[in-house]
Amino acid sequence: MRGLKVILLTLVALPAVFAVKSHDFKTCSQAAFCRRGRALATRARESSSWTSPYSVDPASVTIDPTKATFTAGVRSSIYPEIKFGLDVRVHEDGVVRVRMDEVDGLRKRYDEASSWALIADPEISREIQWTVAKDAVRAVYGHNNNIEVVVAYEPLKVSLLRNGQEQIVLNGDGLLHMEHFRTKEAVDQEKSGWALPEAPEEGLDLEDAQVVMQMNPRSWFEGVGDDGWWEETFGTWTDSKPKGPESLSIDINFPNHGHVYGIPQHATRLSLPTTAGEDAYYSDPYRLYNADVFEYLADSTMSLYGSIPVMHAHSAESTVAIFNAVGSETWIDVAHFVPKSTHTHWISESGIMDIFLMPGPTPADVFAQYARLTGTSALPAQWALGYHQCRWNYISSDDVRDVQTRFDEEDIPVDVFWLDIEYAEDHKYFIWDKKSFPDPVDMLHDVEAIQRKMVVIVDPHLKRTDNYPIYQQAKDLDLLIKKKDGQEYEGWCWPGSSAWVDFFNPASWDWWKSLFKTMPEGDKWAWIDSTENTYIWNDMNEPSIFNGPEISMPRDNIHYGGWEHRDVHNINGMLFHNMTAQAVMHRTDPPKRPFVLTRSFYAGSQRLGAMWTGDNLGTWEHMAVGVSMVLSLNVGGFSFSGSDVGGFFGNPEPDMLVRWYGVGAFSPFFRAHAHIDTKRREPYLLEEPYKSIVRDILRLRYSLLPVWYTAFREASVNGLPVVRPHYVVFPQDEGGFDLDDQYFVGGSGLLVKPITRKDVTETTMYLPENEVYYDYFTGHAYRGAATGKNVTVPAELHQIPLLIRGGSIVPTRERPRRASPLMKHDPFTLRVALSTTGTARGELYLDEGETFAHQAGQFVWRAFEATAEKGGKEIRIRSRDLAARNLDTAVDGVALTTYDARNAFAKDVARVRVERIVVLGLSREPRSVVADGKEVHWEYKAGAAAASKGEGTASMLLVKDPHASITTDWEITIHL
Ligand code: MIG
Repeated sequence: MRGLKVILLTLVALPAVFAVKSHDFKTCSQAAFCRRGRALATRARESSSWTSPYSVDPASVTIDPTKATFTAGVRSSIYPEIKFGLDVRVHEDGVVRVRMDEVDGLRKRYDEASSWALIADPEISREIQWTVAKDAVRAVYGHNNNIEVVVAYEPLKVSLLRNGQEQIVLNGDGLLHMEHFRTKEAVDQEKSGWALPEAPEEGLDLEDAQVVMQMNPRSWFEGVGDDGWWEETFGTWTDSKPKGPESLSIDINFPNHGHVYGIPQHATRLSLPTTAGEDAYYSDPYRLYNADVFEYLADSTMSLYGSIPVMHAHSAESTVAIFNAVGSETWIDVAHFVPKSTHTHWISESGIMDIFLMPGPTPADVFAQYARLTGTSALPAQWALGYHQCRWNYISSDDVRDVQTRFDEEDIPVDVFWLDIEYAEDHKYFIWDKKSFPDPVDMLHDVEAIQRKMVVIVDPHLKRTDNYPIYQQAKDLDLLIKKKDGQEYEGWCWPGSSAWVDFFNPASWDWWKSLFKTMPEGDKWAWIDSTENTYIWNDMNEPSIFNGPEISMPRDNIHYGGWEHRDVHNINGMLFHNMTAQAVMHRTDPPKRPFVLTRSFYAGSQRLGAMWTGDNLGTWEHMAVGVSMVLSLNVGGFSFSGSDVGGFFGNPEPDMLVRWYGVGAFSPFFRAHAHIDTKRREPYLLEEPYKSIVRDILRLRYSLLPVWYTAFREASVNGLPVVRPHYVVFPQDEGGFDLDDQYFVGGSGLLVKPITRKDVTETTMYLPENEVYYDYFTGHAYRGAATGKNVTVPAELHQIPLLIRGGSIVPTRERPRRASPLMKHDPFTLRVALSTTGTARGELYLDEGETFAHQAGQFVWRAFEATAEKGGKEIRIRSRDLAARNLDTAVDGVALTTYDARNAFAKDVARVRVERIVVLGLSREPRSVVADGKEVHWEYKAGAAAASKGEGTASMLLVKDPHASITTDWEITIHL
């Protein structure tokens, strides 16, 4: 216990003393392979005659006659004796996969990154014909045959074109470099012929360098000396490099796209600022190396906890994307050497080349193409979209009960209470500290009594002690990660001396899953101090190791199959998350939807659960960057994301906390969290008016849960993000390409701009089209313009700038409840926001929320439509079934063959009705409103005269109880 206190005290003291400990983390110039990669780029730029030494051997080109695959041998003029193999294939949906590996090398490069990321082996197109010419192989395909992929032989260059225009070009700048395997002995022998001493750390001066270059022509390409090839030190750590140099770098250019997005996770703008070229905004490339960065900067290219090597390139003409399936540390330079064109340079420590080119041409196409590769976000349990209350730590069962009571006393909705690491005795996860939590199962049941849930943390470090069964079992089963000498790796983390399970080892999978069972099978361990409604939080899975290099694991540690940690580092956290999600899912039979929050992630993690942006600071800058980070994660396919509401570190002033709730309420994942050293800040502790404002924000979130859930359904099917940046919704509107402080919620038509600055009373919002947008709360109408227009909207502390795009119908549930499952039979309100032409459309998806019954057709999926009829004399609003019409895109990517509108769930909610319809923007007072042949009750408030042009308070028609069930077809006619 004393050890624990020392650690806590040190950590608690740190924030006051340090800002980010940048010196704990490498810059590019401190990572030898990045230094080498960037130096190559500099040499290339400085030489006008630079050409890539790699070329395709025409004699080796082989075309698979039945498939759109071709393979060829590649050589480098620098090392003619080394062989590389190239494999290019076109998938059925037009995605091009480009792979290259060393052939017959001294060793094997890691080639399994894609096998962890992809959901299946992609279907290869059988229609595509490659045409072999003297200098290139090409294939033409796609709609109107407008896509062309060209592999030029000398130098090797792969281009994807659309309508004759280059979209994506690999190795156009000649920066491809796959460092082949070699031995130190051979290199030393070669060098001994050069008569020059070893290159000093800081490099050779120019004159010496020229001498070396003359003596060794390879150095024009590889640089002078063997910089960090065999060993590398950083701080007090030495990375032995038994495999020698094996980095892979390549330039990926988008000659006709001026904006790039994605490659989360970085605390930066959505439209990625430059890192290279004149006036580069940042000096270091974007880094992808999953790391626990203490007090991270709010504006930086530094690595954070997870990595998704996916980049969108966008222009008004098209959107394309690439997925670079690499699991090792990767640095990415971004430059606009030519305006409206983007050059990027990817430098990875190890692994084969395995790059997917997604031809788009729309953002929606790109999302679908990426989803077919790595999967979509599984539809979460509905309660997981409610509000989560966390802190480090609720310290006892009674504390938990008290917090729950306080929420209820104040009528503040909440779905989930969380327990951080202090619930576990000596940080041995699964084992309750019975002094503070004497009755865990009773406590869990108390929370579950009104269908709330608990989430408790399970971290990947295992305390190395005999009395911890989890560690003992992992050791006995030989599941632990090894040091380079083959002995168990030991590092320092919360429990003190710790070990880590190697989830790359398949033998760990069933074992890990068995740990979460609540009933013991035979004499096997089971988590009997737990319930089937206890869900899990995975933290520290980068992995975070207090005494490791860059707070992580030595790169020369060994995983299953003999791979080094460096090869799999960025994938590691995803495997832990995956196994935990499977474990949670299979606690019950039939399984329930799991919920597991992860801090570390990779491409494909979106399938498994939610993530959050880690230890943000309680500053306005961090609040703001949290918004663009969540958008960037959504671009990377990971919709279910959010940042700690309130800021992890610090004690936010009440106005800041209120604004943070505004951000959280419009994030896919909505959780308040706080460091152990902060003051308690649960919403019920706030003074008035702050408490009531936060209660209203939480109620707003709950009333909009149907919108969020419907957006998650769509994401689960076609990969479209839950929160959508402007370029995704209006791909041709240049005015929106840079925007990352306002965004759309799913396809609902809600446009929100959470306020992230102090003392704001109004703000501008950008309207991207000539359409009316209504204030969600007041019905005030704003009118956009075809060329884009800024309007000023109110944004006092109690106000969240939230607009409904004209043409949308937004379904809500407005009865305040203590937790979301209690809303199951609540009636709906429909807000019909008429477009300038008097039309509107919306969607609603509903299901039972926790099981997989929806995959067997137990759900309700409706469209609501308003149309102007009889020359505008009537507005008709109807509800119709979408499920039976769209079986192939029903839900969760699971295709149905039939749909029964009277399925068990639909029956359960058959009596749920629409209690209210609000129609915004009618041109005049109705003469009558008729449903089912009968006049219904309605009230009308005229709008301002100018509102017909979309300026001023819009007219509002309130229709009460229009005899409309949520599960059946109906029609309401407004006679004007
Ligand atoms: O080293 O579990 O980001 O949310 O409260 C810190 C304690 C470990 C880091 C997580 C944070 C969590 C904290 N954890």
